Amino acid sequence: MAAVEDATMDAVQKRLMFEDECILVDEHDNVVGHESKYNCHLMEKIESLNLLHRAFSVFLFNSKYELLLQQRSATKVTFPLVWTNTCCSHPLYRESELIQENFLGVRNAAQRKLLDELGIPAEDLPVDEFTPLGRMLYKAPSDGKWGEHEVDYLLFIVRDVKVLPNPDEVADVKYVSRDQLKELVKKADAGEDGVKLSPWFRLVVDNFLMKWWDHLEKGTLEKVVDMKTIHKL
Ligand code: DMA
Ligand code: MN
Repeated sequence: MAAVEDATMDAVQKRLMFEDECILVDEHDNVVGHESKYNCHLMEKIESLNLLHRAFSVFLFNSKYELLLQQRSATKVTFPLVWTNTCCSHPLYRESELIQENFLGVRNAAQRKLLDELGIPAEDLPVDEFTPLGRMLYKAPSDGKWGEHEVDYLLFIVRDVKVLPNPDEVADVKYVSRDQLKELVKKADAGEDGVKLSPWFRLVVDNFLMKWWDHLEKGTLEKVVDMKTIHKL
């Protein structure tokens, strides 16, 4: 797919590219500054200035332990139309989302974006219900011009929720069981039905997800929490 140029960028996504101020971190996840979402996702800036920013990925399960996936909207600047975990974004450079204690800043950001992207009211997602499981550092080009270079906080939450997707962000949603996810991964690998998965979701699937899912169902999730290591993938 050709790189999205400023002149043809979707108006909503363009506004967020300049309004959202991401948190810059070093590879140990120490805050070192802030930068526009726009600059943080330009591959040329990532490479020349070694920009690395903080992000989060939410994995929301229903009470049957099915995972909610989203397909990103066609208007997203990075990774349009790929299937990915429930909700991803960035804690912003603002007081409420910089709180380090108990990862509260990241939890607040997750609550904000689950409302924005999927219409789930904040009161249905108490911040204490998110379980941060780990952090991974990765770099992934989207189309050459745009890409990601993030320390990504991986959060699990189990809630039965009503979902009302925001079409500016989300093209489609579906719940999957573990077997259904394995089928989806197979399809993506075979390039079947045009199914594509986001690179960060694929990294989580390949490195952590199945084991964590198992512990979630057995009620032993706390055994796999590791918020000390930053996995370089
Ligand atoms: C960015 O997600 C975060 C990860 C983990 C890739 P995104 O591109 O969906 O962010 P936003 O919703 O803010 O555009
Ligand atoms: Mn990012």
